[in-house]
Amino acid sequence: MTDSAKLESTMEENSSMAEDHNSEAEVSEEDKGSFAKGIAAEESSEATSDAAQTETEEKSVLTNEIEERCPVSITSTRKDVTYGEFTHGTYASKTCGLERGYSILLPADYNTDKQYPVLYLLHGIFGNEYSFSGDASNKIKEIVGNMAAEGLIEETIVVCPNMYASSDPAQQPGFDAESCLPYDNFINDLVNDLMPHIESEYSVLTGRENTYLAGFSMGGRETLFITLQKPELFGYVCSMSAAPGIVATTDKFMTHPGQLAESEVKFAEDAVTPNVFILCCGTRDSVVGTYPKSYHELLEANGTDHIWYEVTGADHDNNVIKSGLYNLFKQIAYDKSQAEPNH
Ligand code: FER
Repeated sequence: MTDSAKLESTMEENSSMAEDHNSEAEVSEEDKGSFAKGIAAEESSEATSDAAQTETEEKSVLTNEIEERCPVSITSTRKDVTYGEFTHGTYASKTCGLERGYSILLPADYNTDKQYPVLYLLHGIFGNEYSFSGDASNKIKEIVGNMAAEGLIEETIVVCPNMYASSDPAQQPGFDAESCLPYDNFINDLVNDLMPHIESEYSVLTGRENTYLAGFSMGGRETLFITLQKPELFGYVCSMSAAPGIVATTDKFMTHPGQLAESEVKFAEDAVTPNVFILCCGTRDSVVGTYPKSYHELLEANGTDHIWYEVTGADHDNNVIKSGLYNLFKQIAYDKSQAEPNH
């Protein structure tokens, strides 16, 4: 059963539950790529012999504007691009006292002579390390591969962990507050076990500028929690359709005791914080409703810088995943281009 089918059957009494995370929404002509327009402009600018002119044009092409929908040009399979493939690995988790698994997407031409930035991508409830790698409809390979092929982002490694950090290998998550505890424990497993493993086993760039964090739903909640607790570790973050429970609340499913007090939903005063911190959600999310928006409002009330946007018409589905990842990479590209104009 897929994660979304499990979520659906667990909560079948709720008729408005998201059908699954994979609905392909209608994509308007408009969605088909302002980045693509940018790429075309960049290509034509390359033809000019005036280097100064080229640089000016490139700068105007790469914007930091949020686009609600990931352009089709970015999720398409292109003949001229070779995409990376997901493989599976394991690491010794001291946190859980277990050998635990992860999926990893390496660039097609992964080469230990080079070093790559890493995105840690966190799945939703009932998920595991195969949730993203086993679901081609999320277009992870295409989004990373196409954006790298166009030179918009550096080639990037994507690590998809199993976020259910329980010490009991037989324990299965339920849909209740107690089952949130292993998910909340993932921060320890990520920081103390998985990140050091990835950094020693693969040819990666380390440090916050090269370490990204994103997640969907339960993964969006833990992305938010981990970022608030460890803001110095991640330079670029996107929390998509974050589930409730960061602060105490009762939603239609359960009562959450809250990981943090409302006043703690902010970065510590002297903290080194992410360059880019995005929260997003569909406007028609039938699972987490307006909880992501309430996180945005709390962050805003507490004076914590972030980007908030909504995907008009999207439910609890992968239109938000594709949009969130695209916009995260676009913001990374823009931010890095500002920091290193000659990059
Ligand atoms: C909840 C509502 C939604 C919750 C979790 C979810 C644990 C997660 C949904 C998902 O991951 O798709 O109250 O509590």
